[in-house]
Amino acid sequence: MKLILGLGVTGLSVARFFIRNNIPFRIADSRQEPPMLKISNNENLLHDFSFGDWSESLLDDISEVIISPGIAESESIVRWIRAKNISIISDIELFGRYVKAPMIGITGSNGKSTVTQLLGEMALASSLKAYICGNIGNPVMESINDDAELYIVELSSYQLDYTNQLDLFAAVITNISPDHLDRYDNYEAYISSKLSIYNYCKHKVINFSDSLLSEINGDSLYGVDVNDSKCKFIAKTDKNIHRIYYKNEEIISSEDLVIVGAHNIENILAALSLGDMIGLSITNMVNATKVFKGLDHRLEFVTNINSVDFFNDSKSTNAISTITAINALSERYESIILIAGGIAKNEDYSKMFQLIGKKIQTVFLIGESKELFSESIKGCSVNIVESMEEAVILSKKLAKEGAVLLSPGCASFDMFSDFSERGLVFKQLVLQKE
Ligand code: UMA
Ligand code: ADP
Repeated sequence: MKLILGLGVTGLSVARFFIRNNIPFRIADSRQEPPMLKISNNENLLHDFSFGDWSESLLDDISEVIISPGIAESESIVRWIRAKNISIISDIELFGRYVKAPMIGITGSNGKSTVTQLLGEMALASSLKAYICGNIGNPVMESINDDAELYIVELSSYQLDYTNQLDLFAAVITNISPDHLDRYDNYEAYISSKLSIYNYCKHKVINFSDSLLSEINGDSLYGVDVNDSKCKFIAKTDKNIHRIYYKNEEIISSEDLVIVGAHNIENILAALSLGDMIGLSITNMVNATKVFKGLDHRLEFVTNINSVDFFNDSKSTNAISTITAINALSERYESIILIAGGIAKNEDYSKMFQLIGKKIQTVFLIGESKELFSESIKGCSVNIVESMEEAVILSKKLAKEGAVLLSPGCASFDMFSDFSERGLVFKQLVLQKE
């Protein structure tokens, strides 16, 4: 019998699949009331289950465990599984056993979802039946379709950690910077987790601009401001205008794009390289890129009020993504008000603090990290506030031009259920009439 560990969206998708295919399973979650309990009951999915503290007896008669990515290796249940030598796999590995169409894998510390979505839109523009799935929020086991010609799968390091076998047609690591250090013993362990994606693919697509990746022997290389003839797609920057070249011919300029920032140029290069690898035409890919609006909560333009542009970058949950957002907006705006803070991750925020001091006029700090951040940011007006509402009201009052940016650099769980709730609350408050 199979054991599904975790009843979030991953566990639910696996349970539904097993029911549809008459595969017997037990399901367990260490919470008494896991997030998908109600929906699982409504669908009559729960026959053999256990909710609450893990117990070793869960493993009786179990031949294989399908584990949710949020359950860490350090959990007692995982140690018991390892001790008993029971096979433990991710939903991604299970998915790989059942799908026939080729799979593209996308991982990295930042930009995964943007590249996944953009490649999906490029494939659609080329009339390819492509499904985007994985960590982006559509569990892979819900995405299996008979008519699929391609699966574009966003993979987190957590999912890679529980994957032992996978057959990707091509894969990319968008970049590597410190993240999830609460889950890994050290940065090196996190880096190896990301790198493991290249063990599972036929064609390696390499971001030549990332010093941690540039030495890898790849099948297709891309880079920003690099002088390397090995790169098929490159971007060059001149006076804040980014130009993308394919075999020395300019195909896109940042002036033609809806999305902003040098980081998105890198994301476009990744998507172009993957698309090229699967045979999409440059014309179709360029057309899809020019109209690509980006994803909600990733440097998302909300509105303009009295000459001030408001941006929602709630997905920024680490220092590097806030640095990226500030740099991107600084290309366009002289004056920026920042709203930041939440649950700080176990990482070095010093570069983010320095950049805030240099490029931000006023910062409003929310959440658990507000005191810590306020002690460390120098060179601009630093204000601690008690709620998102207060931060938005004060920003609206203060801003006369330029931009107001929500880019927390932190997880959201101290004040919100997740980053999307945080972003939605911000947008509602921005759009609210006084
Ligand atoms: N659980 C336990 N014990 C634990 C930890 C978790 O029982 O010690 C249970 C929880 O009660 C929960 C269940 O496990 O009911 C599943 O939790 P999960 O955290 O694995 O979440 P899912 O709902 O299955 O969502 C997961 C991804 N979540 C994480 O990796 C934390 C989602 O990525 C992903 O979209 C989804 O699968 C579909 O593939 C989210 C994420 O934050 C967006 N990812 C991280 C990131 O992007 O940085 C990695
Ligand atoms: P992921 O899926 O890896 O979390 P997203 O595309 O959802 O990545 O973007 C998450 C955050 O990282 C956003 O705040 C976004 O502005 C920032 N970001 C996106 N792409 C990059 C990149 N290539 N380099 C650095 N930061 C990025």
